[in-house]
Amino acid sequence: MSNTIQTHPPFVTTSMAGLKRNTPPMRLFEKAKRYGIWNPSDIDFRQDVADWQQLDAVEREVLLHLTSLFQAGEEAVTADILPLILTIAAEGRLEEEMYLTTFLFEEAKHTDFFRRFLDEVAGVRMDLTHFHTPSYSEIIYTALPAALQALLTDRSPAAQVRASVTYNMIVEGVLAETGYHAYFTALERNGILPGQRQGIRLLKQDESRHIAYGIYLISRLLAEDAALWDIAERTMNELLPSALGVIADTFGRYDAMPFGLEESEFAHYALSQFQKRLERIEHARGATLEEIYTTTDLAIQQNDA
Ligand code: MN3
Ligand code: FE
Repeated sequence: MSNTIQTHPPFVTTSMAGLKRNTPPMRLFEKAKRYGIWNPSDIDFRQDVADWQQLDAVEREVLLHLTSLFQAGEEAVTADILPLILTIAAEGRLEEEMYLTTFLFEEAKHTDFFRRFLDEVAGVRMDLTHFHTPSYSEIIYTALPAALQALLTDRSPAAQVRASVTYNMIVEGVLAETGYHAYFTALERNGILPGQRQGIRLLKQDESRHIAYGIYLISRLLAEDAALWDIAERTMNELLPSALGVIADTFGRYDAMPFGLEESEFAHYALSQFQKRLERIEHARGATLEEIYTTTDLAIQQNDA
């Protein structure tokens, strides 16, 4: 890429084209403007503070452990998405870039949310990185930044597929979604930490839009070039063992998991969600853009946010 500054290409919104509102990115942008604007600062943690006082040492340890994974994961996705936004913007895909502004804003809010929990409910100011095991580090410290930073020097469709599979399908689709689902279910079952539950419920809605965008992006790229499937498949095969390893590492650390948390529940959910999305991107090979729009719209409609 050269450093020469170029004049702006013709503007989308003052051309005959205008904004393509009937496309998945604009539908996601519309949803994000409605559902993605909740404020972590407004969540009432008073009952959570009282609940925390009643927990025993192992229960607190497990909650800190899970929070340390969520917290660093949210910071990672906030920090690492910028090269993808730059890539999409450089291709002149205004509608997608507009949606991605909400994506980054939401990741920043998730980072804000977990830090509020650590500060105000757990009341800890200590190093939590000892919870980040090799499987977790492999994905969050290494594979995620590597795949996204690659876009700074290589914006090819192959590099984009690799970045999006790593970010949207593995980090968000396997790790975040599974972690939040199981964590939310456990808190609900035990009737504790209502503020934390409210935040997780809202955050899960944001994540479902992020994943929907990722599946759309990968599908759009595979529709244009079916040979990119190999890159998608290779990336998933490389990273899936570490993603599932995070679940095994977390459970392996405790003799008996509190809150009725079950390892099989996490692993089963992760694999079934993964399988569903894998089938969708597999079908995108050789599909038309119209077909991709239709399946993406369907997936967006099926989510309530
Ligand atoms: Mn997030
Ligand atoms: Fe996300």
